[in-house]
Amino acid sequence: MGHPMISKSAIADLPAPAPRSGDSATLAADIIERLTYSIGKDAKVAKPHDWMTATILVIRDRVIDRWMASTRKTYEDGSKRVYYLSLEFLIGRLTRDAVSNLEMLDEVREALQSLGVDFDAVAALEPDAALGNGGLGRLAACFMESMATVDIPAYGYGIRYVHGLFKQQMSDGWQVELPETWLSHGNPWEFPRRESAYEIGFGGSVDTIGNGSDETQRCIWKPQERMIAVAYDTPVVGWRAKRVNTLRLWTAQPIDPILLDAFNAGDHIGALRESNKAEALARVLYPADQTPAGQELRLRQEYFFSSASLQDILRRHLQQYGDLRTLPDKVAIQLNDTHPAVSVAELMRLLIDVHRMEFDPAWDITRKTFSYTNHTLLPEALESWPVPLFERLLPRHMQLVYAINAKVLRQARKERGYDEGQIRSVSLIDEGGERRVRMGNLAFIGSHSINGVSALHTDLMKQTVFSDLHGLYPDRINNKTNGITPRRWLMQCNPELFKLIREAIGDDFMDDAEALSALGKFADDTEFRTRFAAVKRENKIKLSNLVARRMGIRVDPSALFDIQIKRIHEYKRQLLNIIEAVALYDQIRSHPELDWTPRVKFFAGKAAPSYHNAKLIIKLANDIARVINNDPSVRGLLKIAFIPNYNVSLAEIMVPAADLSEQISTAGMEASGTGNMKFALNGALTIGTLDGANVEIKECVGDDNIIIFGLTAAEVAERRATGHDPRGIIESSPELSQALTAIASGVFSPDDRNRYGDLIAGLYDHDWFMVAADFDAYAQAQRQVDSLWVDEEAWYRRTILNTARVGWFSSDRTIRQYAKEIWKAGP
Ligand code: T68
Repeated sequence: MGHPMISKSAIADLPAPAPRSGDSATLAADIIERLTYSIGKDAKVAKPHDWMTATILVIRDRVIDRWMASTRKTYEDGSKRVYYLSLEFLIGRLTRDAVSNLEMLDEVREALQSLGVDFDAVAALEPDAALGNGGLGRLAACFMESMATVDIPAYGYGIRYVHGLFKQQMSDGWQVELPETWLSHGNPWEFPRRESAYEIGFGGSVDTIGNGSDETQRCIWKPQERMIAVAYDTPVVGWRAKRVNTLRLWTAQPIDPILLDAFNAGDHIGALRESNKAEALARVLYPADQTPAGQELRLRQEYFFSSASLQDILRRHLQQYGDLRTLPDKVAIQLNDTHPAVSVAELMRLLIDVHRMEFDPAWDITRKTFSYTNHTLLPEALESWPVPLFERLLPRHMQLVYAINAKVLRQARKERGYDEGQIRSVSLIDEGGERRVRMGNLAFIGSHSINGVSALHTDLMKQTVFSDLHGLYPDRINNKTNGITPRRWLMQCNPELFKLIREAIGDDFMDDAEALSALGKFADDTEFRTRFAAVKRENKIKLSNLVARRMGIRVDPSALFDIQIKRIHEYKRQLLNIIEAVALYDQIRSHPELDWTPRVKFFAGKAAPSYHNAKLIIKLANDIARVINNDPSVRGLLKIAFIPNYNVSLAEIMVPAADLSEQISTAGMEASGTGNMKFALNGALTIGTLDGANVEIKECVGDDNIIIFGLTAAEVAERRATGHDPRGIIESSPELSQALTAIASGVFSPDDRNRYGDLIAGLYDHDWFMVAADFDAYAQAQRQVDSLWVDEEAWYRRTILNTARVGWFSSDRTIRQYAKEIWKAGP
């Protein structure tokens, strides 16, 4: 690949630029230079944002040398590349992560200090990159960092949303959504790559070649609408900067920025039609998690980024190896949930129609290249698209879906003797009612590996949603229990704990989180326990200051900090936690003579804008907080704070400050959870159900060091199948009925006494999420927590053992398993 303007031999002779030095004097000089020559500001008048940009540019320079070296090495070694396709990357801030992984934190801090600037203040100006909704997007971000850390040549592919997840504001206790504008000051971390651009089509017609009787033959798709996908690259620095990988996000551009004919004819709005349409595509992240968006724009986003990514992957492979038949040897593509599942059909189209391969070998390559991660079992969350919409937008892909389906169903009937019921369940088309394309089945059938994200979830996948597909392909489903990066979720967010651990057990855990186990013996060391407790206290003071500053709520840092932070969902059961708070409130008032454990219940999380009950639960938390926090008869023994606008940066403050981690989903419904891992790592005890990865956390930390309560997944399934009697349960629990009656009768909503009538009636009538069913067990578990808290020595012994024993939940471990067992890539 050359260009007449560029002489290859001359380039070969050019001296490589000298790698940038990392000492603080050079860093300081470079920051001033960037401020002057890149930003055009005199240090005397530079604004805080100018300092931030200059600092990032200087850090970025240190990243680039290693970035290029990594790319070059992959090319030279001919190593297999891993592509992580995800519609979401919930990154948060990048700067501290990059500096810390470059091991330049002290130097950068010193450099800025010599210029009279505070690093923490500069870092805090960086907006969160919130290109994700919750766990799934955050997992993708942890994986990107871990893939660089364990030296896997990997690319993340996604969309460069102009507006990430909405900003949550509280208006009289109600969630209000505001647009989020993370790019408003520019983004110094990204590099636009105008040369990496691909055409993406929609709609139109399909011409067959030949007689048109064979569903597997080559065709020509003539899209009616076309746009261009343009790449923006962000470097992802691994720990100790051994490797720097690329996160490539696509943005959409029109083919013709302006339709001049229309403009000249006076149609000034119409002249921008194409431009607006392209712009709209990559503009916003869909804010509904766990529910399929179901709208045309979403399917367009899914196809747009799938097609751009695949075209890019094929181009890179062809450029290096010249032959697409070797694709599965050199490329592994991981589908993060079904959002990129249309990739299966798109790769088939590219191989058959564009690269002129036969159907069967193309299908073989496709299945060997893709693997798929499932993140949910909720049947209503499984993506499917109405056939007419799919066909109108992607006519050629519709044909290929039918062709793949015919092949698979024939095989299921002939080789496996599948009956009509089983055929219906494995089909790519859902024929019950309006015909729909099932993206989960497409991802499953088009992949050689389908993984769940915790042991329990993987078992349930086999038994429920994918049971018939599992019967057809019994070797494909496997488990990869989620993990979190210990760099962001310990080293960076909890620097004092990190320092303390390092002093105690040395540096091994910095490269192998499982070496944290050496901390176990310090659980019985009184002096260490005291220091561990002191670190926790400092973190709690920071959080206390934050709620005082942001919300005007005063809390006592010596109280038990009980924290539930995650998306608001009925299955995650914030409602159970809130009802228990009301019951506790009643108890404290009726028994003022008892020694109640002072407690602060913190909540944070966003609700999908269209999720009525979730928004009502936020309002309820705020209504109850207002009453309890202002009731002098509680004597400050119970406080409630719902902190607005939960995001990664807020989590980085809350996680280190927790004593108690609330992981209380209805058993069988939380695929894994990853917040549970973050809290345990930072020395909080978990109160939780036997759900998702809680089960494995319990196995690691030991039964004495976690508080488990409630129905098991099997018991929940059983009750749902045979019917249960929530009304009877409620009436036989005086604590619960009293709390529910208070809420339902408007004690906490005097301005609208009926506000919670329906919400509470749902618990009496069906209680799908087993809130009533689990209430007594939960309340009892909370009183057990109270009694554990009283014995401070024993409490900290338990929390230290949590930190010591959850190193296995490092995403480095998870990624090594993916690499070895699914991707066959990496060192
Ligand atoms: C989460 N899923 C799981 N989905 O709920 C959680 N969905 O248990 C698990 O730990 C995590 O994935 C990582 O595996 C999600 O976060 C979504 O955010 C989502 C977004 C769009 C559409 C559907």
